[in-house]
Amino acid sequence: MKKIILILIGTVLSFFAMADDHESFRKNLQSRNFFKMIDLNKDGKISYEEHEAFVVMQSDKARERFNDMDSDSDGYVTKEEAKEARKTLRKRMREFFKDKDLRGKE
Ligand SMILES: [Ca+2]
Ligand SMILES: [Ca+2]
Repeated sequence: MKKIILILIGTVLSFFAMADDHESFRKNLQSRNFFKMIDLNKDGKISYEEHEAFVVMQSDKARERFNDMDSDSDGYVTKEEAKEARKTLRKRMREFFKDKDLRGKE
């Protein structure tokens, strides 16, 4: 269960990290259009390479998020580090969603 929570925190943090990096990603996240996020060449289809690039990007971001959570870099996330990560996530979510209405948009 703890593992699932940590993975979930990492995944959510990854989305926010990508949102910080890419304005188009942010717009697509706001519109919940994951297809457009993955369709990098915008030809209306997702190729295997685009899918793979997305998976690799997720993996790289997951590693970055894990490293962010592992504040003493010992290779493990302790309860205290996870607690700090949750605090950071809540803060970032509040900042990200502040003044944004993500409901009902295409
Ligand atoms: Ca494509
Ligand atoms: Ca640690």
